[in-house]
Amino acid sequence: MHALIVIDLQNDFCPGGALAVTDGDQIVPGVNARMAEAEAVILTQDWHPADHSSFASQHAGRAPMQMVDMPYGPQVLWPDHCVQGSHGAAFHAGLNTEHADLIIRKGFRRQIDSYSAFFENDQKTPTGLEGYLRTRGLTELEFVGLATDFCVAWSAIDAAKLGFKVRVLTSLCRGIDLNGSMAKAAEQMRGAGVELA
Ligand code: VGL
Ligand code: ZN
Repeated sequence: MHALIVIDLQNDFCPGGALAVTDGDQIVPGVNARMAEAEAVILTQDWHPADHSSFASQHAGRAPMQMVDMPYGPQVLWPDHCVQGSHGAAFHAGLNTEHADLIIRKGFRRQIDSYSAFFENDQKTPTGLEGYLRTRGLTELEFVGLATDFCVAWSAIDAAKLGFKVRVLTSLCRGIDLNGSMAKAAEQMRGAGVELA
């Protein structure tokens, strides 16, 4: 059985949002079409408390897109985005969310970010998604969404490491591209055995 996993197709990652990905909204019609064909549909939702530690606003003298060292490793500081319950955290209004079997939220703990849908950024705290997929017998995963070089890539790489068969539909993804992160993400995904289609 295969599942379509739609990563973070939320207002803040679309044009006009707090952490806008160029043309992020343009994938919505294609994602809806793909959802209609999938055997299972899972959406992820970036979901941060207002004082989340990945926000540059929480670090005196720091600006968005700078790096900091967190106890779990290096972390990009982001503009405030996807604050729990805000309009920015809501799914893009054009997304057919009624097709979703499961919506999994991530990044909800102040002290740690979570790019991947499987593990938080310490790369060991599970979100629970692996168990859900395994108990439903969903072994083949197709990823679409935002942003290619962060949440999509980290999710796809973790899925491949966990032994799922993984494909990323790059035409239904858009990226941030911070300091060459798009090229690096593509290389790391390929290296992990992810198919880029
Ligand atoms: C994301 C940065 C911060 C993403 C989420 O969805 O790719 N990127 N939070
Ligand atoms: Zn985030």
